[in-house]
Amino acid sequence: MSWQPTKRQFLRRSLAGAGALVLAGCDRLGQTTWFPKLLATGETLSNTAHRALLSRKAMAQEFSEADLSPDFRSNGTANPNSAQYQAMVKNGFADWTLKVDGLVEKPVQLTMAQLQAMPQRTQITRHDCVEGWSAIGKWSGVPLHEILKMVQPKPSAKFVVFHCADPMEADGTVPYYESIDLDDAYHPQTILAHALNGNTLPVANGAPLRLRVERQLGYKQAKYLMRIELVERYDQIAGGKGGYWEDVAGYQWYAGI
Ligand SMILES: Nc1nc2c(c(=O)[nH]1)N[C@H]1C(S)=C(S)[C@@H](COP(=O)(O)O)O[C@H]1N2
Ligand SMILES: [Mo]
Repeated sequence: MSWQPTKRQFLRRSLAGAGALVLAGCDRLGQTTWFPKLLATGETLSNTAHRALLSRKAMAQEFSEADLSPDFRSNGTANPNSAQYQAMVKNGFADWTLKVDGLVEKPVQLTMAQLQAMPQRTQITRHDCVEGWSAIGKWSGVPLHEILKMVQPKPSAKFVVFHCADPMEADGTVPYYESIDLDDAYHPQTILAHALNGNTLPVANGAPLRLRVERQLGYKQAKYLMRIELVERYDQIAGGKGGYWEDVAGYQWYAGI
């Protein structure tokens, strides 16, 4: 039987090939306002090999309208099975708010109108799911760094945890969750998206708000956001591995591509 690379092996190899390009872009990237912030933390240097400094500062490739997939499929939860979420769907998410709390100076609770009044970013990117499919979509929303600027993380804050509305067990327990570190949280392409391909985000893709963290794989792109929590460590949350699939299936916490 001939050996076929898995999706992840394939992606790793593509990345290795792109290494030279990333290096060549080093000077230009150094001029951006967010890159010096990464260097200043010093923490990036202690990361493991596949989280190497070079891969953390690069931008994910952006595409054109002509590249958009005709249909951006749904994966995982397509319609959260909880009375609370179904009630929100029924009234068009009019009462939905996003809570941002934890290790911050100024916790907030934001309505969709407030989020839409903040600076916005639109990006056309490719989503890669470990299950072996990809799709290109246009996402619009609020850069996460704008929200961090608003809530002012305390010096002890190290990770951003995304709490979702969808229960992953039939009995209504174990909601989906994910987490990223502050380097990814401040990345300019890390946004909280409320629109897909110019339309209000559909329920199947995470309405009313979902994370896009473009340098990582599909399972990090938390849908159905209810609460964002700044923490120092995530080993006391749920199964302790920093995310639903990390807890139940041993997926890597850092899913860089
Ligand atoms: N809340 C929540 N977020 C989630 C999931 C999920 O089941 N629930 N599935 C993840 C996986 S594995 C993928 S590939 C993407 C799918 O996003 P899509 O439904 O927009 O294609 O969402 C991710 N985020
Ligand atoms: Mo996925």
